[in-house]
Amino acid sequence: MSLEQYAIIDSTLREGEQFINANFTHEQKVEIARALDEFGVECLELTSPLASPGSAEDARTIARLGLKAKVLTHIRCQKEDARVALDTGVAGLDVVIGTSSALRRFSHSKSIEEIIDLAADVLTWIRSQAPDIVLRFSTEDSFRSEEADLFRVYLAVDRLGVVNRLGIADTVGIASPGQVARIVGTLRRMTKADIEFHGHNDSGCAVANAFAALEGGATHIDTTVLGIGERNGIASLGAFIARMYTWDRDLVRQKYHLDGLRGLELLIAELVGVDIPFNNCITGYCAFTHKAGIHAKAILNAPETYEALDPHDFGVTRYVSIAHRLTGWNAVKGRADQLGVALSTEQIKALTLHIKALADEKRLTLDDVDDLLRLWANGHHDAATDSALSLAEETPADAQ
Ligand code: HCA
Ligand code: CU
Repeated sequence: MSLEQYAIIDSTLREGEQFINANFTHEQKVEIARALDEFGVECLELTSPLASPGSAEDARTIARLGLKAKVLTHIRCQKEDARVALDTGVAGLDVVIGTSSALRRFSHSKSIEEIIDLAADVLTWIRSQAPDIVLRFSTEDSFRSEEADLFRVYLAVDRLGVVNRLGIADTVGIASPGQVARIVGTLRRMTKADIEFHGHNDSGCAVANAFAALEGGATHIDTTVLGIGERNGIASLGAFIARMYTWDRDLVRQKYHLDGLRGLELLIAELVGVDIPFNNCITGYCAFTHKAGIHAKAILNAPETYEALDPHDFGVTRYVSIAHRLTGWNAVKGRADQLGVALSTEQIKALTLHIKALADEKRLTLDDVDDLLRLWANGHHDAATDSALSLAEETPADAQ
């Protein structure tokens, strides 16, 4: 396992540009590149300079920003593409060619032998032109390619001794974690170069597959901010960070400026006109909210009981929700303490039952609960609440 040595290749400026709403200006690309570098991703991948004159200019500028992250660009397996890409001054080239029968038939019409010959020709030429460049060779749609074809291509390329990294791509998001770990594991045993995994999220496995790739021996993982990309995108940077944090918290804290994640996501969300999803890892609005009374009680005593990630590391805050029927008296007491409202434990328990009964009737807000706490502290509760008070003796207020 190479889990301790993994590196992130953030492709927000390449795969992310393939997201339907993405249309970054030159200045926005520079801002994104700087923000990603500041966060600490190890590499940035940029759109091919052949895509448009502006894309070439973007690559030239970002390559010259003096970032800590290695700046890479993404090209087809063609000498002409490589020539243009090398002229931009980037530190690395990510070369890709399709190997699945669908891509061979409908995209470039080449046989596996022709792919191997072309790759050898292009890759050795690039190495001769740029001895120090980081050179990656990837197959597209790797997981729908015949395994025998795939390994023939990778073996042949690895034996050239000119590439630093082999890439494997789940282009249509159909791979499963077990399959990824197995295929990457085989590749790890057969070849010497580093291994990069790029996985789409069509069936919801992008992050799980990225982690499985690391377990199989991969060294580099492709991400984009919020997972933006072609269709519904690839592994999200934040979700991948969450996954790695649960694996090795200290390593992730050392490698990245975690409190910059939210800003990075807000920047991209705004530029592409989307909201941060409610259930986003780490930054989703309910990622650190706690509701059930039993959870709230434990959270107030020791947050790690129900939190795998520490929100403080990411500059976000936890929220314990108390205005609902699942509430518990410990949480209500916590709120009373926050407000500096003096009520006995018995009163808190009775009020908790009252809140539960009210919540069965109507939707409550935190303001409603705060008002009740103050009313009860001032002795202003009414007959209905008194009857709840008498029930308090018999009914456990922390039942949910
Ligand atoms: C695409 C290409 C790619 C390339 C991945 C890579 C894919 O279809 O746009 O070069 O690692 O998903 O296969 O993004
Ligand atoms: Cu892709």
